[in-house]
Amino acid sequence: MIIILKKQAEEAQINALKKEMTDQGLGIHESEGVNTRIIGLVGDTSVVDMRHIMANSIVENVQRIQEPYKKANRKFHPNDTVVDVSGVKIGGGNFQVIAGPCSIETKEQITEVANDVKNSGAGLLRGGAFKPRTSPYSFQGLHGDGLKLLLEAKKATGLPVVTEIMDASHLPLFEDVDLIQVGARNMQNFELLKELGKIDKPILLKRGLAATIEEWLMSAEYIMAGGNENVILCERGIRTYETATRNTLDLSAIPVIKKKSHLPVMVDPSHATGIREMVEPLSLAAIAAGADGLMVEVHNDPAKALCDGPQSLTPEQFDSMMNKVNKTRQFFETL
Ligand SMILES: [Mn+2]
Repeated sequence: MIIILKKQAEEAQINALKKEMTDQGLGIHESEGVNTRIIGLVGDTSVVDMRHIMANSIVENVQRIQEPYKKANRKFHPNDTVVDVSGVKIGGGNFQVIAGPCSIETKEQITEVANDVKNSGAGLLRGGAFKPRTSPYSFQGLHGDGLKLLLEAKKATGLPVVTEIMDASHLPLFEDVDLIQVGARNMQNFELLKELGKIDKPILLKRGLAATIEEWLMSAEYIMAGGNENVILCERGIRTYETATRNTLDLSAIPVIKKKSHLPVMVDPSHATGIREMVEPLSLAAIAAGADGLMVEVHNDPAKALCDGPQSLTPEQFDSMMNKVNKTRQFFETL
């Protein structure tokens, strides 16, 4: 981190600022030009609050040289992280597809979809029990009863299960869940992230709908700083001015994340587009961009789905898509 000082900064003020920095355990490297004087901070600056330094009247500007995240940073962890979800590996060349309905509705629905997606090659089963709906009048999920049905489908198929948590107080209900999802709306629920940092279960962290990649990685850092390094990122589209799709899938986030971080990154084309027909082309594009997996909504009767029917594939459509997913992966492996 470098601090650029104002021209009129007095020596006593500069010394006070330097002392403040060395008191935090940082080294100082000074450089004086014709017009500017610069203080370089040497050491772990992830704990330094830039805005606090900016508040000092002798400071013209502050710039970060190093990213504010350490545990999620590829610089300190050059190899890809492979997250093991109850025996199913994701990342570092291990590609997986998570599939299932938006919400768990009935025992028949979740079990039927689970069997279908397993037969088509999905490695994990998804299903929401706690639903963060925009309207309080929309279906909110079956909560604990839904989790029970999801665990029954897990037993029946052997697929590890993925479901969203909305409040840390629900954690005891998630004991047998294999991968806990943090939804887009909770990406910056820092108290929830801190609680998830204390457990050793893998976490699927979706990108917030208006979050920058750095903010997203800082949220991963919250979980990892607590000791839980089993984090998988999931790009699910961001809010832009475009209204033709539900969100705008930011495929460029994949190569950016791959450069900045060692964490696996998956793509959710269902929520990104909100439109069934677009799930397959964007799934294939995500593979081309380097994604470590996909998360796709599949429903046995999308027209009657209690949530996200328009973006849900039928089991037949999912099966046909998986065929193309496998061919696309094989093609990229030959390159
Ligand atoms: Mn959904």
